[in-house]
Amino acid sequence: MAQHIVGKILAEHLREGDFITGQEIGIRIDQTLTQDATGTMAYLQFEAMGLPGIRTDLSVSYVDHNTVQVGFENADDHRYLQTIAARYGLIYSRPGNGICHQVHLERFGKPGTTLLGSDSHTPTGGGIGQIAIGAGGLDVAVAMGGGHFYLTAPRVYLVRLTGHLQPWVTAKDVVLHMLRLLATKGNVDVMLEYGGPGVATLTVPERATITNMGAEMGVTTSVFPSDAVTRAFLKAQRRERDWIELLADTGAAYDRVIEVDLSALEPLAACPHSPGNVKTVKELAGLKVDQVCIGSCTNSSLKDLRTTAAILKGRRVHPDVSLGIAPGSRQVLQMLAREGGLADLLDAGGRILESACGFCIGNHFSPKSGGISLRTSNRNFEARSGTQDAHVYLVSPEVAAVAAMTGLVTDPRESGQTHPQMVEPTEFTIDDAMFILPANGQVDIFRGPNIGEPPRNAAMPVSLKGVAAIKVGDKITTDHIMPAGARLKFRSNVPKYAQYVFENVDGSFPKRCLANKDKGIHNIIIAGESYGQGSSREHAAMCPMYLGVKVVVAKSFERIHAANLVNFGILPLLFANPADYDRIEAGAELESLDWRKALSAGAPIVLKITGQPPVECRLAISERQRQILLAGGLLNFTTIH
Ligand code: MIC
Ligand code: SF4
Repeated sequence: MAQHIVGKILAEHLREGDFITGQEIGIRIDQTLTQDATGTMAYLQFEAMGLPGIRTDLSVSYVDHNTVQVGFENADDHRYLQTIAARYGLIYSRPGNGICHQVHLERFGKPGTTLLGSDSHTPTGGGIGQIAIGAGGLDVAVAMGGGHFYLTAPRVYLVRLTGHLQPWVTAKDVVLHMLRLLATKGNVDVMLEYGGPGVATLTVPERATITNMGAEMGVTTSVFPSDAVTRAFLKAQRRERDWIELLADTGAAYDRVIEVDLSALEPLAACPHSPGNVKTVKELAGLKVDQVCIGSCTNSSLKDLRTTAAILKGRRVHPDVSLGIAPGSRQVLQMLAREGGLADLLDAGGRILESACGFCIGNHFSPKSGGISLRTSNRNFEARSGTQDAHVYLVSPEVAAVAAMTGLVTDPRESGQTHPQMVEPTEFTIDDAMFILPANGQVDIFRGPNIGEPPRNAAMPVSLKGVAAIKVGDKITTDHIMPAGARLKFRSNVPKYAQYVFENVDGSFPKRCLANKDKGIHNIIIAGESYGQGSSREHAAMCPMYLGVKVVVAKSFERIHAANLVNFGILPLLFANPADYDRIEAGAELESLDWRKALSAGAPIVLKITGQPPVECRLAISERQRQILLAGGLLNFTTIH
């Protein structure tokens, strides 16, 4: 039977279940990656499972998120991660080596393999022909130990690319166009496979920009073929041995085909406060800009930085604009420095930031109050930049660089400049000195005072007697639930980090929950559609668990967050009738006396609510997940089994 690329890779890695759309399958994971902000908890949980070492082909622990190091916490975490890597057989990528997704693409991504990462932008690896999936740290810890990764057998959409990009139109515009078509919700359990003659016109870093932002559509992953372009990229990274050809068979059947004519696209921008709020740059032309940030795992490749340098060469940054540039990796920075592009950026007045997540996660470089910030990153959720009332627009490096000079959003086609055309290098600078390979022999694990025990849940209670501790609307992101930025340094300290749950939505939530918990009252979150969009941070489940949240009742959930809720023993309950959402007010008392029994039997769960007809709910989970919930979470389940 003719197979698509997704089918080929998944068939080779299938270990449990059958590939029947909508059913749960278990796959083998070849490679894992973690970053420091999710990594410390992932490894604490790995340790708690008592596994002797890793059983993947390759596992890499990157440090790229928490590199600000105000106080001791970050540096302590880095050392913990380094000693864990040495002890258990992982490669450790030191701070300064770059952003996990960019570095992994350069040095480790391998066509035809599976990659699981504790970061939602792990699908960047799809640019090199991997099935690369983002997940919570606990799922990654299990996969590192040789356990399978469970996912729903996806619907597969073919995105057929034809034509070629016109001057000043970029890979970012391709993916922003995709966001216009598919939006940021309603794509759970879909994988996107890119194909068609337009694929050959895109370089690997361009493909990676496109697969990276598939995360914003909520698809499980996106994948490109592995072809001559992929081979040339791997050869230039001195890794041609990692190349295999991977193409879809002629006649492979897809659940949907989306046609995109690259020649017809134009420069686009995602407007505040959602990556799905896409307009043409032309429509926004003339908007005054305060800040421009170039970098992040979406657009920080050598090509992106070379293009930025070429646009800014011999010109000056507008006096009202602050321009920050974060090259995606040490390799990019080294090459840019040697070629002279770095000097061009400095001459123009650019501020060179560390090769790390930095501005993207609101860790530093926050815009001024009410500021307009143009960024090449992938998320523009409210307050994510670190400034509550800032307005963030997501654009290509080209649009960003031109705006940095003019001080206004400008359609680059009208800038009077020629679009610099960059050719991929035939040889990248290879210097792996910032990777530390696993040590032989006994290694002592370093644990600073900020590193706590991973919290455990109790088994599922017999009955639920709770209160709607908060009611939120549609498209609540994990940035709303568990802010990062200045709070990021508490990732290894759950009791402390839990004080900030819903900080920017309702600051009194944690105290209220803890008071209920002390009185034996369960906490309940009521939510609208697409609850838990965005990042993979399992703290958005782990910290509510710590606060005594037992269930989230929502109209719909995003994939990674729903899995994280189950992993921490919180029920992701769906309204059987979404209109019931309107009937439950914050503070309402809800109960189910046969809670545990109904869950064990797979019976519908009915919540009683005082003075009203009951609320019927359903659970879209597998049998395996049912057992995890009954055990009170995956850590309990794994150590029991
Ligand atoms: C993000 O972009 O939101 C992050 C920070 O990279 C997260 C991971 C985290 O919260 O640590 C993600 O995308 O998964
Ligand atoms: Fe880092 Fe931003 Fe990419 Fe997340 S989206 S991994 S914070 S660069």
